[in-house]
Formats: sequence, structure tokens, C-alpha cells
Amino acid sequence: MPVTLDKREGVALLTLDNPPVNALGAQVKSALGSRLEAALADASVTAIVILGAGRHFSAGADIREFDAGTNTPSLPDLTGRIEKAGKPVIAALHGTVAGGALELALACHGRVAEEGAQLSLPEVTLGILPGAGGTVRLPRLVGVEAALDLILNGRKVAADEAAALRLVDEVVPRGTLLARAMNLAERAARKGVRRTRDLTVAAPPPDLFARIEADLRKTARGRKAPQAALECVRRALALPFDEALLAERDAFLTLVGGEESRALRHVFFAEREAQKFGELTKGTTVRAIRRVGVVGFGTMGAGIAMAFANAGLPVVVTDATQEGVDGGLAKVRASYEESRAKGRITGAECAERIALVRGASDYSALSESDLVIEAVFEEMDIKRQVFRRLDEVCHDRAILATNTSSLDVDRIAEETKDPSRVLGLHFFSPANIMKLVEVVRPATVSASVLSSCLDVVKRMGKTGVIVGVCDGFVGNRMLYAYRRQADFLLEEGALPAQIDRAIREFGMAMGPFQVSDVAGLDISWRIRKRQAATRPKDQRYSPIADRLCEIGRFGQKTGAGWYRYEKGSRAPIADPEVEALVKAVSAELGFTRREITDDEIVGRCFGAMVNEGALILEESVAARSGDIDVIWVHGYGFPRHRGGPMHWAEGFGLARIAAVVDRMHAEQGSLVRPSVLLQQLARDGKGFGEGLSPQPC
Ligand code: T1G
Repeated sequence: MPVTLDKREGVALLTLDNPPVNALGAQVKSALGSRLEAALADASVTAIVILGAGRHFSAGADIREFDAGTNTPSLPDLTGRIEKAGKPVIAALHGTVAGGALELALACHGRVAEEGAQLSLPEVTLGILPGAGGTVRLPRLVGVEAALDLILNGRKVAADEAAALRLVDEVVPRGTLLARAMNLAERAARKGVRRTRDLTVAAPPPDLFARIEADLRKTARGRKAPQAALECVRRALALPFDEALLAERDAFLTLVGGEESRALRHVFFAEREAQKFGELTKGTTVRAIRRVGVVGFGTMGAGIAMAFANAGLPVVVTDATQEGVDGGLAKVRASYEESRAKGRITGAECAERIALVRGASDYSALSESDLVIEAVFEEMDIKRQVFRRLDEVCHDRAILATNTSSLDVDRIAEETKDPSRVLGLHFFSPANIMKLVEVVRPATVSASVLSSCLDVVKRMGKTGVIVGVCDGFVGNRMLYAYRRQADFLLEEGALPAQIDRAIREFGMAMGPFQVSDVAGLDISWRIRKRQAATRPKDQRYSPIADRLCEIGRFGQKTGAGWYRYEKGSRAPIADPEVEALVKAVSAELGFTRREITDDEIVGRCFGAMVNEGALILEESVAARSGDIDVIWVHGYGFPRHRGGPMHWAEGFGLARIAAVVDRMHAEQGSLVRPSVLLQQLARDGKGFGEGLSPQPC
């Protein structure tokens, strides 16, 4: 039974028991409803306590049931029934108390939280809003300003803060939750019930809503849920309680069926699915990773070291020279000091993390490391040399990883006596901040090495996705395809600022030319020069970026790139010199410049990207389209509320994408190779999930 009923000293205990997270699915709600009625009807029961079995009180509504429509009793029915009950109902909270579970607690007549409990209303992160009275009851309990903070940010509140906000009545030590909740229940039975609905809301500061609306225009661009949630809270102040509840329910139902919520739910499940690799990693032993080594103390090496130190793991970083080591350590120290100055970490945390990162100029310092990540110059011969050395100095069980962003990991693994311990861990810059790690799987790597790496990536609070070996892996390979169309559009009639604006309006954090200016144009210029000898002469190639580099425009670091920058500022300013150069190249190449619409920009850039994603699926470089979406959301600033490129494409229409791809192929030849999978799905009217069964990549 997903809800059990016990009686102890006249108090009925209703225990939610629906592993793994006590989600409030149809069966749980129905059982809770009937157990509640039974307890209320039982004359020997004076009060009721609701608690959760296992690690969490409850993760709230069952997100998997959202597509199934409303079932009875609904959560608003249940919360309403609890609140109106004639006997006191107390919530005993521990672990996660999220969404509908917190709303259930808000409707109770008292709340006790165990130390370590985390309370939140994360609905907006799923493209919905609290739909079981949260927007109406929370402001009554904690005030409008605090309520809006929790509802609009989905922020987790620890038990102590919850008590300070008066969201819970008591915080109690571990192991005492039930006794203290029963105690509160007995006291409430003597004093009579206190209902949240009867509390009056204190008037908020007069400019609060205007201030928050202005914030949302910046932070929730293109989103519906936060604005709708704000409106609900506004109505909670203006309308009688029951009418406000009905208005909230309406708003919730509208959002739950909308594209934003579908996309955000897709990402929620795709993130969890990416951690599973079926037969590949099932039942494998996870190796203990206690000490980490990094080779190369450049920007990337320092970032990777900090990512591990942030998770409490000691790291030793080697560099070829003592100056390199000193410079790297200085970078790490400066970065942590800056975080401390900004209040992101405490002084103690800052000192601890700095102490966890050690430098060395000799490989022998790596002999104790359980995982070593190479982050040296992106050059095959250098990397192969590093792996030969690592093979000699590291202990037998050590995992050896390369942070290459494009090189063939199979060839790197060949350099070692035991290639089953070699793989790629592709961190994204800045590695201490960016959430994504592509876990690159060469043919020879063992399953236990893969699962150990997925595990340590999770311990770092990052999202690991397993990908196969190919040029650029998943993320960068799709990025090249997208980026190339942006360059071609310049030649045909667009300007950098127009393309960047259209892409930002789509929801990307930055446009492609802004990104280049931040990253620096010189790195890809060097790669292009290396590739020039092997580039087919009849292949279309845009020389504009090369021309910018030739005149020393390397991006922000030189004060000019695709844009120009005032001294000390990072704000891009459109530059007539770039416009003239773009137009000159168009003329040289024989293009008659034409009007380019935003739709064409979005269709071509993302069409090429999605087509490349479909090729990646065909080749089993990624196992699932959801994995690709997770990579783009976490590594490239793809708007989460659009669900990632593959999910977005399904909504946009795969047939439309296929048509754009066909046109690009007709004009650009092998640079856009249409994916057979994409064409097939477009013809059959299916989505990516239906086209192929997940393959280990
Ligand atoms: N519904 C359904 N399944 C859920 C779930 C949920 N709410 N939460 C987790 N799961 C599944 C998850 O997919 C995974 O499944 C397993 O549980 C373990 O999760 C009316 C409408 C609770 C902190 O947003 O934040 O209430 O992959 O791998 O790291 O207003 O899960 O094993 O098959 O994440 O220990 C709001 C979401 C709902 C909470 C546990 N609630 N969950 O983390 O394990 S909307 C949330 C979490 C709502 C009301 C509205 C985390 C966790 P599988 P996990 P974890």
C-alpha cells in the first residue's frame, strides 16, 4: 500500500511509501485520501501526522503522470480536505519536500522539519506553477516577498531557513522527527486547528511587483511559467481565498499542456536517463576515486582542478615548467579569492579548496592518483607522448583520461599497455563552472571505467553524458555545422549583429559571433590553417574569419573581433569595418547580397545542427536524442525551456527541418549531408525517440 495508517497514542500516522521518492501519483493520492477519511472518522484519533518513508518526505506530484490529465482525487482536492479537517493534521518533513509535497504541508495545521530537510517549490523549473494552493497559501505563511522568491526561483530552502521564514514551526534533530511531530499534533489537538487559509497577507512593498516584472523581462526571456506564477500571487492578494485557488488551477492546467512544460519535463527525464547505460554499465563495480591528477596547468587544467577541489577531492596538477606550475596555482588562488570576495564561498571554504590543489613539475607526483586527466596542448603527438609517460608512472588501477575536444581517443588509448583504462573526459570551459562533461568512449574502454567516471562526474555536481569517438564528439561536431551556416549567411546578405540577435531571440545565451569574440578567434584560425592542405578545393569555405584574424582582430582580448569593444568593456559594438569586410567578401565570391529573414537564420543554423545530431544518432555516437539535448542545454547555452535541439526540432516539425536540409545540401553539397534517419522520420511523421532503439554508442 503506498500509504500506510498506524495509530499511536491516539495519533494517526499516515506514511507515504512509494519508492524511490514518494511521488504523489494517482494511487498515492487515492490511498492518502481514503486513509485520511478513515483517520478522521475514527473517534479514537485525536490528531494526524503525515510523514514519508525512505530518504525523502516526497518529491511532489508524479511528473510522469502529467500527460495523462487530471486524476482524482486531485492534489488541490486533497490539500483542501486536509485544511478543512476538524482534527489537526501535522506534516513531519525530512529529506526532499518538493512541489506538491510542500503544498500538502502548507495545507496542514502545523509543520515540523528534520535537520537536513530541503523545502522547495520547483514547479517553474518544469514550466508550470504550484498548482495545489502554493501560490495562495505560501504568501499567507511567509509574506509575499519571500513567497515570490521561492516560487519564481524554485530555490531550495534548508530547514533552518524554513523556520526563520516561518514556513515550518519547528526544526528538530535527526532521529526525533516522529516524536516531535506527535508532540505538536497533541498540542494542536488541545488548542484547536490553525488554518493557513485564515491568515491575512501583509501588504508587500509597493514597488515589489513592478521590480520583479522588470527582473523577469531579463531573466525569464521567452518563458511563460514565471510570469504566470507572478500573476497567481498577485491574484492571491486581490481575490477571496477560494477564487484565488481556482484561478491558480486554471493557470496551472494551461501551462501543463504547453510547449514550455513539455520541453522542461523532457530535459528533466533526459538528464536522469543519460546516467543510465543499460547493459553497458549495469552491475559494474565503481572504482574508488580518492585522488585526482591533472596534466597541464593552463586555463583548462586549472579549471578542471578546481572542479574536483570543489567536490572535496585532492588534486595534483603537473606542468612542464616550474613557472607553469606557479602560474597555474596563482590562477587557482585568484579564482577562489574572487569567489570569496563575491560572497559565493566562505573564507574557510576558500582556504580548504586552495589547499586541495597542489602543483608539481614532475610526473612522479601522479603516481598515487586514481584518475588522471590530461589537459595539454591540442596536438596528437604531444598527447600520445603524455599517455606513454602516464602509463609508466600511474598505478595499475588508475583511470587515464584525455580532455581533448576533438582528437581521436582510440589513437591516444593505443599508446598505453592497458587501453581498457583510457577514455575521454571532455570538460567545457570554464571547467569549474560549466555543468557538462562528455564522457568519450573509445572502443577499448572497460565498463567499470565508464561507470566510475560517470559516478565521479556526478559527485562533482556535473552532468556526464557518454558519447562515441568522432571528430568533435557530439557537441562540437554539431556546433561546427551550426556555425558554418552562420558564416555562409554573412556572405549571402546578413551581418553579425543581425544573426546574433536572431539566435539570442530564439533563446540561446549568446549569438555565434559573440561566442567567437569571447572564446578568441585565433584558436580556430590555427586549426583552419592546419586543415587547409586537406580541404577539398571545390568545397564552399568562408574566409571572413581568417580575414579578421589577419588584421589582428582576435576578439575581446584584442578589443576587436566580430565587434569592437571600448576599453575595459565587454559590450559588443557593431563595427563598420567588419560590415565593409563582410560586403567585400560577398562581392569577391560573387554573391548578390539579399535580405535574410530571422526565420531563415534560425531554420538554417538549427536545421544544420539537428541534421548533424541525426547523423550522430545514425552512427550511434550518441545513444539517445535526449543525450544530445542534455549536452546542448548544459554545455552550449541552448535554452532549457526549448528542451534541447532535438526536442525543439520535433516541435518545429522534422519535415520542415528535412526540407531546409535538402535545400542546403543542394547548394552546399557534402558540407550538409542529409541524415537518412531524419528523412525517414520526417516521412513517417515520427519523433527521434521512435525512430531507433537506444544503442550503446
Ligand atoms: N515524479 C516522478 N518521478 C520522479 C519525481 C517526480 N516528482 N522526482 C524524481 N523522480 C524519479 C526520477 O525520474 C528517478 O527515476 C528517481 O525518481 C530518482 O530521482 C501540483 C505539479 C527528489 C531531489 O520537481 O528534484 O509537485 O530515473 O535520480 O538524485 O504543484 O529527483 O530512477 O526511473 O533525481 O536522489 C515537483 C523533482 C513536481 C522534484 C531526488 N517536484 N525531483 O534526487 O534521484 S511538480 C520536483 C528531484 C508538482 C504541484 C506540482 C529529485 C530528488 P528513475 P533522481 P536523486
